[in-house]
Amino acid sequence: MAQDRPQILSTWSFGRTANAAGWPVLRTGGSALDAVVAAATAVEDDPTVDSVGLGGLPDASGRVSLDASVMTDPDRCGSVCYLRGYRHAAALARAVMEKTTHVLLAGDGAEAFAARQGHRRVSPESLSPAASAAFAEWQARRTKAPPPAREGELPPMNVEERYRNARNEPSHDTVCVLAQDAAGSLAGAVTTSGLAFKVPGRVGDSPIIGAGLYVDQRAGAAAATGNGELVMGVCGSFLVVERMRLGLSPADAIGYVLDRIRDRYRISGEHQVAFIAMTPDGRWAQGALAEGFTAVHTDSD
Ligand code: SD4
Repeated sequence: MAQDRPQILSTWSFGRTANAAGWPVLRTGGSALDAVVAAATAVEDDPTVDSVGLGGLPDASGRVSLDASVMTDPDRCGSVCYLRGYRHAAALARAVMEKTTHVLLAGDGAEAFAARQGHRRVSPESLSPAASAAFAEWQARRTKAPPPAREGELPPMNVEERYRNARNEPSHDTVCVLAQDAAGSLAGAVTTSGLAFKVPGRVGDSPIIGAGLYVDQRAGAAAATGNGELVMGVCGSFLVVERMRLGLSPADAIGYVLDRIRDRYRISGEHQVAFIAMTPDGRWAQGALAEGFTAVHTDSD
């Protein structure tokens, strides 16, 4: 459907950084796909962000691994997961979509593909000073805490961390970007370093088409941030889009999926899941399980 008012919608406070990079692309007549990749790349390149790109918090072994996806339609999607040593995961996901016959490249294979695409390699062990300090603090806390019942269970957070997370400092979050260009086309991109201190090898919802991101020009676009494990079991972004296809507003579609998550998981105070969504006729919404989620919307106003 034609849409003469382009728009871009991104998650969390660093959505401002994302939109500042993506909006000029849309305003000057560029495509939604170019806009979302430019937006995602800007956050990957921001050294102050500790949850996206190589400045992100590491896994339990002290290494950063990235997950990312891009999508414009069911037959046009690409993603990378467990990518170490390469900064621009979203651009690489786009290259998987455009330059291979595949959808998802993982680990060593994704890294070899990045090298063939001319991406510059950086050491996955070289943490930012902030990430390095956070990792040392986490290790100290972990040695004091009783061993977890299940691998991946995080030691209890202290009060300050709880407060920080409730305020949504970008401590564990993913940038999800949805955009619509002047021609009315939709596109989405998601990029993250995943949950901090995850079990090495863990891949979240962000690179999984239908979980962290789903776009269908006929029904709409949706993307997820938060605890990926709560999104993957309900195919969260796909389900939001499918409810919009059935006629629900973006806000009601998100509400429907959040209710499904509440119904099917044991939710604790530390859990968060949030979605953003956009329809082909330009309506958009955001919604979250817990307080504190923000999204940033930019259009010509
Ligand atoms: C993940 N959904 O890896 C991502 C991380 C995230 O807020 O968005 N955290 O599970």
